[in-house]
Amino acid sequence: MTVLKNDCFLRALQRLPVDRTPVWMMRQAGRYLPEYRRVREQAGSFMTLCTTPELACEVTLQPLERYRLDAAILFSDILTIPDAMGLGLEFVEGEGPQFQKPVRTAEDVRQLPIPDPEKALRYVPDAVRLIRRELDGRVPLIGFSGSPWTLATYMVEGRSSREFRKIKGLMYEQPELLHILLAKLTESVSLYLNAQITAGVDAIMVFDTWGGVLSPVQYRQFSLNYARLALSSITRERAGKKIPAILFTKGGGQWLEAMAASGYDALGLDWTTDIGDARARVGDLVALQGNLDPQALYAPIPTLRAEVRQILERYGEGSGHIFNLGHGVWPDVNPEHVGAMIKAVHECSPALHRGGAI
Ligand code: 1CP
Repeated sequence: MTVLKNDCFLRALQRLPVDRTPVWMMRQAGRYLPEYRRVREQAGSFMTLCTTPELACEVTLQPLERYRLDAAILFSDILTIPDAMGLGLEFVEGEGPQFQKPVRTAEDVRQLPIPDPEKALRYVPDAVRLIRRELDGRVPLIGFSGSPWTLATYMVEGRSSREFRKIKGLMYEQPELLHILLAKLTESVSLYLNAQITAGVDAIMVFDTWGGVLSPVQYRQFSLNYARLALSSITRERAGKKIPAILFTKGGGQWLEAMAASGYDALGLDWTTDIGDARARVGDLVALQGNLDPQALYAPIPTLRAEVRQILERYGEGSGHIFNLGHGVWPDVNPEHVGAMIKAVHECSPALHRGGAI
């Protein structure tokens, strides 16, 4: 068994003492890196990167070569599950993801298979096994899935959406059908994450990118409830080691108490919530991950450093904070600014773990 050389991220997720705040970045492997764009161009398409374990492994490791990051995240996408359910995923240049066969009727829902991750999604656990070998214990590897609700939004809308008219239509007109779809997705998500854990990921994250478009009551019924159910069927341990789980709901700041009681070890915060207030609200129940505004990466470096410092200070002393952006990094960000952000976390955070202020 590989021993981790840097377990700062896993310790912070469990609120165990650390000597500095760990840092990684959502979409840390991606288009802002010229080395990613080169591999992506050679591969021809984004899905080729995802479905070819050697390429997924190569791009997963790219940001670790450049920066002192405390975690790697599997290079993949949340839409692999709907693709494996037979919806026909395409990434249209400049338009984002689209499905040839969106889910619209009761018959569509009934026909959806629950994919066996070692068959239809085999490229994902294969990539995990390869990345883990190549990482050789440098840092932990994060596996992930979309939340059942967020996956359902793409499957029903058929593409990215702003208004969510179709999925909300389904929610108001045929809520029982939406519940059947969400239950199928919940089972698929659990199987998928369990396969990633068996293959070797050290932590898991559930991305609920669109939970924040719901009303409070709907959020509990259609989003949080299924994110919680998916977690309850996940084996959160491998070879006696705990596999911590993170829940990120974009726009979920007003529901932190409910999210903290859902069984996850940590919550991801977007930048609209003050992390100090969030800490006071969730108490000792969970760790917190976040929450720099991704747009702060465009700011001059002294301003960017001040923003990093402010988040570290607002969280305050002690463990339980994982520094991250409040959402994914934008493709046109200067990689040097990403480096400056990471450096600022390394320089400013140790004081907070020696019982002092920055
Ligand atoms: O052309 C390209 O290179 C495609 C850009 C890209 C990348 C780099 C997409 C298309 N997906 C990814 C990778 C990806 N997606 C990761 C890799 C690991 C890492 O973080 O480095 C992860 C975790 C995701 C997750 C993902 N995909 C989410 C949840 C997180 C979030 O950003 O909110 C969502 C919503 C998607 C869907 C998706 N994938 C890609 C696009 C353009 C979209 C649509 C986003 C939208 O609807 O606005």
